[in-house]
Amino acid sequence: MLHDVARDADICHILGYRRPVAFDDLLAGDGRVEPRDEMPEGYRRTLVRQIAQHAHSEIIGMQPEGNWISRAPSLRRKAILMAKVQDEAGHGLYLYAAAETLGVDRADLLDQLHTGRQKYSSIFNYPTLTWADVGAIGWLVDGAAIVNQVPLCRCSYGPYARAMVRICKEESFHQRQGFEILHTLSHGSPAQQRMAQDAVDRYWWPALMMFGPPDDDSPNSAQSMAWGIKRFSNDDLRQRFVDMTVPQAQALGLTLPDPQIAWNEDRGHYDFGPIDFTELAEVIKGNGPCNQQRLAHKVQAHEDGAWVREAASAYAAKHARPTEGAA
Ligand code: BYC
Repeated sequence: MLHDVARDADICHILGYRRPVAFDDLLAGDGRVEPRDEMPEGYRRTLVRQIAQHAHSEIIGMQPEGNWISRAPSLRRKAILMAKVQDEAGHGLYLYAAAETLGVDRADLLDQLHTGRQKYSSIFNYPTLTWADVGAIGWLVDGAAIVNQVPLCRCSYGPYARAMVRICKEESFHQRQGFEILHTLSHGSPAQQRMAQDAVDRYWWPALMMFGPPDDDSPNSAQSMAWGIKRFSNDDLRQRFVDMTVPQAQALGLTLPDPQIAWNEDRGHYDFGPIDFTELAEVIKGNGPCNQQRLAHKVQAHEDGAWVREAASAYAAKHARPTEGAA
């Protein structure tokens, strides 16, 4: 019965109309909450926090890779990297638009990022020192992003879930381009192999930290899972990522920098060594290797782009359709 209610609700949404359904009934029937539905204030706030943090991550995430556009080793690599970085801008756009359906203003979200009141993913506070880092970001960071984000396509909030469908398709292309860069390097000269291994050594642990603190130390997880925002816990997703990545590392001929990685027959999963979560806490607090540089660059880019926003607003005002009743 509840499933019928949810399915009806989805069909009516596609047709542009939906009968109001109580929040709890929607969740119980695995339906989607839409912007005009009533929702608890805590649910709305949690979504704004997570979607804004996600959007900021996409935009700040353009910097480490953008660093290598002018130094990509071939025209083909440059064209692919430019397309990827441009995709991240698009992801940010979809996500800010999804956040705005919750009644917040994009300019305000940006202000909160620029003044350190909203976060972005820890992973983008690490430097990209060599070309192989672009491969490691694609393979490991986008790989982790896919594992984290595919379940978000079933998030209970409709606009976020729908934005994630397209984002995940693009992330999957990104992950493969990273794998292909590392595959080329790991089958290249000894110097290229060393470069690929060094990148994986530096990005492995930060990639595991992207999934957030361990479940026992994750203040938001229980409520977010009860609301159907998160579908799996941080530790479950982290394990899924390790299980997926270990065979890929073997295919690449690269070693993951954790001697404790071993298949555990009883659990049906790979075991792995302890993660230094004090490092994650420090990076989140602003003490990672590149936090200040990333934020300063973002603020500068925003200030430099002020004239574009002004021009776009002036254009929109000039071409605005007269509203009904206006002279
Ligand atoms: N970095 O209770 P918890 C990408 C914060 S974009 C920074 O477990 P939650 C890509 C957390 O916000 C990648 N902060 O939180 C882009 C919370 O603080 P507040 C971004 C983190 O929300 C370009 C506190 O720690 N992906 O892949 O239930 C190029 C306690 O944590 C981190 C998303 O944003 C972190 N790693 O779970 C390439 C996905 N981890 O806000 C690639 C959507 C935790 O209470 N977000 N914190 O002060 C999520 O799935 C969840 O928000 C998280 C955290 C799993 C990240």
